[in-house]
Amino acid sequence: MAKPFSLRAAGILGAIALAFACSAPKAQEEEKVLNIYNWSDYIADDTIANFEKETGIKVRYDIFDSNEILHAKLVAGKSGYDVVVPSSYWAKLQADGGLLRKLDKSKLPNLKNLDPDIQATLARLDPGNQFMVNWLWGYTTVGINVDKVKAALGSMPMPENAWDLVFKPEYMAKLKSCGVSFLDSPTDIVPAALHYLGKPAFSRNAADYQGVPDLLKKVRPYVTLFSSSGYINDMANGSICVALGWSGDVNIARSRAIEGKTGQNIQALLPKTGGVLFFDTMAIPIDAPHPDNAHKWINYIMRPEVHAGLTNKVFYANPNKESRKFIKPEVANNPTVFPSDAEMKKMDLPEAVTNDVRRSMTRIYTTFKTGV
Ligand code: N2P
Repeated sequence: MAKPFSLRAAGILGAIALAFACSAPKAQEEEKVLNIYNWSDYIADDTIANFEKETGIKVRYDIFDSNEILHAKLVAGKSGYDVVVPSSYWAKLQADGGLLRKLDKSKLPNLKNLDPDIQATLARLDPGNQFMVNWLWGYTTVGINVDKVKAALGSMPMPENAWDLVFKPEYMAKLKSCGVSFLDSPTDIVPAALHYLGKPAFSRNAADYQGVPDLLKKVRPYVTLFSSSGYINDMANGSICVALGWSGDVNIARSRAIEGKTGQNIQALLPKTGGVLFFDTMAIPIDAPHPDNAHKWINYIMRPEVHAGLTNKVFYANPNKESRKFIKPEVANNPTVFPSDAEMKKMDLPEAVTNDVRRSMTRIYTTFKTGV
């Protein structure tokens, strides 16, 4: 039955009002603030300033140095952060746990700049690339102060496999005198130990973990520092000579030593068996207060010059295929920043870990660190 005109008109007016309300641009409602939580020593000097200048959005930038710390904030909720940068295998746990918001790709046209191979690698943990955009990537490895290590080893030659330096007590006993630092997180140390034992770094098979506590226990007396950030300056100024650390961080230490003329010759090593790869990813917490601004930031980072600027400053590779021409030759040609295909084949890729696996990594690590 046809409705009386007035009712029809009211219905139409209502629909118009509703359509207007829905199509009102959301970005305009969002305050001009963006809260970012990222790793320490992981951004260029002008990245934030240029974004602020261009968009008028004020960035508040906090730092962390382990996935565990970031995860605890996301699990607690109401972190206030709009963009966080978990490693991909953590981001998978977070996406599965409903802690992240799906990206709106219509707001990320610069996704076109990303290398399809890296996107495919991420898609192993994030099918359809729905939650994560790679910030930078690198690998866990061994860094050394070349002269101090040689002096400490004395008549012992350098091992063929750099991992021996940190996992073989014979080497560690000598290196203790010049200072050995280990990353301070279960999900970095345990995968490196598994890799050294020839097991998958993110194994889901409990039996693979059996040799790890003993391996770690034997070198524990010689670890002089646990650090995932301060070790950069400690390497640069010569107060430690070996680090089980991250590729870019060791290169940052190298460049700080050169710039600061500290006289320390720092080198990131490519172990014979490879390193353990990580892909740190921009993601938006489910309760982010400024999701539109978050998308603007992510899209800005994916500009070739911006992504290249990060790599030039912190010596981690980026996923941006269009950025290559903006990368300084000395960085582009550094095989520890962009390892060859042959090196890449040897590296362990991050794999999804269950919460149970993660907890058992924490148990093993805590026992190791506290030395009980
Ligand atoms: C930044 C190190 C981040 C690499 N300093 C570990 N995901």
